[in-house]
Amino acid sequence: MNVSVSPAKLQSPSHLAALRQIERKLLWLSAWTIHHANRIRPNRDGLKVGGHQASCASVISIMTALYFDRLRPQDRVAVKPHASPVFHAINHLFGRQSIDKMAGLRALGGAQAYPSRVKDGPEIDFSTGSVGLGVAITSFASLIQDYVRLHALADATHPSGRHIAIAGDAELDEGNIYEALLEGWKHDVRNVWWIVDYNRQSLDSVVQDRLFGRFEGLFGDMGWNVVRIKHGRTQQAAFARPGGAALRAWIDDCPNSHYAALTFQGGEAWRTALLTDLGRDAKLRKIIDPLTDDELGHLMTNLGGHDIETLLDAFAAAEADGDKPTCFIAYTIKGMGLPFAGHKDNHSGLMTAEQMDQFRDAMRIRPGHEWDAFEGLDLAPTELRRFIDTRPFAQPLSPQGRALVAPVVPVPAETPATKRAGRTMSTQTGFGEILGEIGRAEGAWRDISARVVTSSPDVTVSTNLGPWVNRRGLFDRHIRNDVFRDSKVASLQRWGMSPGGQHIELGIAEQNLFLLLGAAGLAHSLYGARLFPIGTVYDPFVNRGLDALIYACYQDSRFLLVSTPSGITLAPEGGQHQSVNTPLIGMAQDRLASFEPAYVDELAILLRHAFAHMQAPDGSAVWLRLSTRGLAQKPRTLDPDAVIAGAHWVVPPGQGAPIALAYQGPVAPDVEAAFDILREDVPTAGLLAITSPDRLHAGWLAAQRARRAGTRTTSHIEHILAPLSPGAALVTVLDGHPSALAWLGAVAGQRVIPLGVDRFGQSADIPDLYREYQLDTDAILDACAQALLPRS
Ligand SMILES: Cc1ncc(C[n+]2csc(CCOP(=O)(O)OP(=O)(O)O)c2C)c(N)n1
Ligand SMILES: [Mg+2]
Repeated sequence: MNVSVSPAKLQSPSHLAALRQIERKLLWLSAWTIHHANRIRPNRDGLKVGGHQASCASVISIMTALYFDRLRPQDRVAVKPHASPVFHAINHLFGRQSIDKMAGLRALGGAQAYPSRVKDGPEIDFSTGSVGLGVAITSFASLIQDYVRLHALADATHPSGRHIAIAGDAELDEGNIYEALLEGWKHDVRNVWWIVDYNRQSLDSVVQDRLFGRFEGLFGDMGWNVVRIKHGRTQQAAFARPGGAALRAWIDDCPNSHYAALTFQGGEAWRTALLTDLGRDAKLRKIIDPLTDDELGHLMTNLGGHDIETLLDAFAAAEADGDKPTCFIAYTIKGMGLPFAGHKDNHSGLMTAEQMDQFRDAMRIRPGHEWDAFEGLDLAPTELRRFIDTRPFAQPLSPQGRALVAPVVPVPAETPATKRAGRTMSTQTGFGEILGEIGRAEGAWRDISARVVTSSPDVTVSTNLGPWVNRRGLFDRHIRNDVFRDSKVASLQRWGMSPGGQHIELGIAEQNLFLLLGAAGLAHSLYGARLFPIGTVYDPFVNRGLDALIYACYQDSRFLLVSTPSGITLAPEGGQHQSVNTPLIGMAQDRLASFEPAYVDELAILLRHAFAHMQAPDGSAVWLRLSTRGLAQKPRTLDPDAVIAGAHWVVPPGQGAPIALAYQGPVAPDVEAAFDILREDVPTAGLLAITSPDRLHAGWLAAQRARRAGTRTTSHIEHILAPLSPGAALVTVLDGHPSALAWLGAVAGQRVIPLGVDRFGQSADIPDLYREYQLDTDAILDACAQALLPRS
């Protein structure tokens, strides 16, 4: 669909005039905020502060039309990362952003470089920064909005919003966009707008022309409306005149890079180029000859994305078209209105002090009044204030503002019991059974289970979500029957889909899993509905979705990630599916508490903890790394606090013991066997079960920081290691990179012999693999012998 000339029915002249004043103010404030941070604020380290005046300039009209006309409070927006200063300026006009924060752009406590939910506060609906992800999450969030409404988990009086991404055109190069498009199509996603700031420039260069011809087809194939907003009113009026068709054809045929260069060069260059190609067209000459260079420059740069009226018409037409997902390709010029408009190097370009002075004069801003919201405008401040305050988006979404809240759901004291004592069982099986029990929705867990939403990228059955899904069904906005079941074909899986289902099945695209978890884990804040999103994935493929996982954590999203199988212990299933680095990711990732239980009793404690931790103000997302190796489950009583803190003694060491064995995860039986032999020689030796190097390490760092600040405190791992002798040896064993536990030696200055996996790719059974990688009982005993040798 092309938006062509149509009268601006909706807007009165005074309305448009006010919007144009706001455009002008946003252009100034965004450029000034960046200029101030780079050239006025003292610079102590000599490093570039940065900021993107050109990227801001190209999106001014789009954001003005949205925020000051079309957006309603319930709409949720992902703003392209480099438009952050425009966004802060908008909030400043709405009275929701302070000058101090803007003046502190990119400084400690100031406005962030890119919009950040955690650091910039509740005005931010979605953080952005890693290009592509902010765009795609809007599609998953819209799905979650439908989910919470169809499950009656949100306040029904609260209207549904539209999910809007204001995207840079280079974001469309990111593959995750297309993964999300495909998944969105499968789930019949709606209420999503992606507005592409089509300035045909990225960071390095001018974008290839041929590529962009593809977008309409791609989006159209996925069931989206595509709206091209190419020409502004001035251009459309010129095209309607005799000779205008030739002008339009010339513009349409002009290669992106040539257009950009002419924009930079200005009116005279436009004239030369047009006359060279079309000089003999008398009708065209009648259009361009009477124009001054400036007027000609204005005509040629009057693209749709810079024309408020054209934009508003396009948005209104799409609204009238219903809730179908819509991609707007809004033609713009990077740096529009600034001296480097169109220059291919303008991405990080900053205006010079002289250019800024000229710009300030042109904006009629007196020195010292740069931050004033109404300085240098043609409308009286009271009139503009009234206009801004009466915008739909100025109205509060809730008494708390844009961040909604959902009450904490109490977590029952006991995890549902599974019959485990005496059984040989893997943590993966245990997880499936416990979740299946929670899915019975009886008794104390009913409130929790109603809010659990599971998801998996095509590994639902192989990660043991089957029992849960059989009980709770698959989610779909429409009822879709289970064809196999209806045809009476025997299957363990009952896969009927309905709006009441609680499992969202995804295709194999791990980034989509993390984007979905990221969106669902914000449901309390975005939709006022508490969800417990649980996603399962093969542990090695956490890496495939890693940036989206980090992105979800960056937004403080609350979800439970279950990754299984993990390590080399999946054995014959193979080399490529082995994961080595994931324990380290679990340690290094902020806002993600990671655990690896060996036995199902530990898992039960950790699962219960996860439901509480996901809701706690100082909590986070939770990650459980599980295994398919069956271990003989023991009857025993555990201290839940120790399991949650990351380690517990299975056999406490004698006071001053010279050695302890520590294991993490499914290597437990081999370590236990070695321990039994070791104890014959060293009766005081201890056996330590580590459930979380991440929590142990975090607790240790926190204690050190607290002590430096004068607080007396001891971390869990310090307590744990205290009985060992100062020169004791720790032999640590995990199915993962050994460095995840090697740091334990630094806690009390003890010696560590770290066993683990630092090479991978070999399929075999567990005995062969553990021998090959030196995780078996013999290798552990060899390490003990080495540890007990006197130090030379
Ligand atoms: C995943 C990722 N890769 C690279 C970058 C670095 N980067 C920041 S902006 C940008 C290009 C932006 O171009 P576009 O989306 O067209 O935005 P514009 O500034 O033109 O509006 C790149 C490559 C990033 N932020 N995220
Ligand atoms: Mg661009």
